[in-house]
Amino acid sequence: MKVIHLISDTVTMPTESMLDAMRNAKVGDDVYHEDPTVKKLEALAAEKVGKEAALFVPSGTMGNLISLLSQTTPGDEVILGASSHIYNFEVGGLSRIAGLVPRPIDGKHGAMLVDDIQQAIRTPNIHNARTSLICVESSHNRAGGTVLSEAQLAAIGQVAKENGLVVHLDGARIFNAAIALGVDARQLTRYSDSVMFCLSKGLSAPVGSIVAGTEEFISKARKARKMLGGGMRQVGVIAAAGIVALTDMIDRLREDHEVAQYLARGLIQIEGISVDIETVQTNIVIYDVKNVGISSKGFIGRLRKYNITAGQVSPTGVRMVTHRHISYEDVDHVLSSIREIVDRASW
Ligand code: TLP
Repeated sequence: MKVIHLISDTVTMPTESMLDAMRNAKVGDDVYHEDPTVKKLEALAAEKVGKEAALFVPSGTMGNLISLLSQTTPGDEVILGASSHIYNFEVGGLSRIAGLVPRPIDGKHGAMLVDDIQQAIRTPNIHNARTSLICVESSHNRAGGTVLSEAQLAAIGQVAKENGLVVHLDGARIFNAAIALGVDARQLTRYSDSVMFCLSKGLSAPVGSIVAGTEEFISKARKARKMLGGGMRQVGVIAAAGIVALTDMIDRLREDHEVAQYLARGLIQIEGISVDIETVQTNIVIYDVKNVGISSKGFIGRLRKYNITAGQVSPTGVRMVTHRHISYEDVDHVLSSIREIVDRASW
């Protein structure tokens, strides 16, 4: 029986066009910068986010770390969201590997307030670490796929400029954000000095992410990637799928958002489930099962019996992520299964 994987959009399989492109890819040794397919992907990726240059990296986590390593000096302080992916889910690499001091700031729906950022910037003083970087995230994973508006990004860019800081955008799902806002991704990336985005999530490539920025940043990033062991050889076989992802797969993300809305609106009807519909802006739906009377762990375990996977985000919080393999019929099955779980829990 089919498993309905709502645990993440990372589960998406490569498309037939990707597999064809992978089979036919022209390759070379990318550490010597001689893989024509990787070069083509990097040029296309840079163009898609309006940056001078780009670098193909194995994962989003490595892409963020490479960006931090290339934008800072060990001992610097980094301002970032308290619920951001970099702070919470990247194994503390920013401190352990990049030697940075995190300065986490709370935010509403994943958005740090400019005033709070301003307050957190350290003044030059013998006692202080130097604040050098602000990290933003959009769409925001733990806030439920919420997006930062262009105005919010511009305001953060402005405060960074005024204080001599740089901005890194964790845009793992930046094309979801752009589609939700109805703008070109370049409108969102122009306020950050570096950006990371993933090819391996809703865009369906099997592996890989991109970091993009100035030529100078990318040459530092290339070296940081090598240091972390991310220098790959005939990697055009994978980059070929990334080219298809950027050419064919961006516009269809809209469908994932529509399915997420359908799911969220169905969940709202179920007694005991709380969804903050305001946060359902892209392909992520986070909801609370507290009033069902079971923990999210127990709830997810029961979903598994109906061949449905979901993620746990807190003791009572559940995350479901829509993607290319999730249809409206699948969501109907999910909703009826949840209704049964809720009914049985209240016996
Ligand atoms: N997020 C994954 C897992 O970490 C849970 C997911 O399933 O959502 N930035 C953001 C905002 C992300 O959501 C992720 C992945 C990353 C970075 C890291 O990307 P990968 O998984 O490629 O290292």
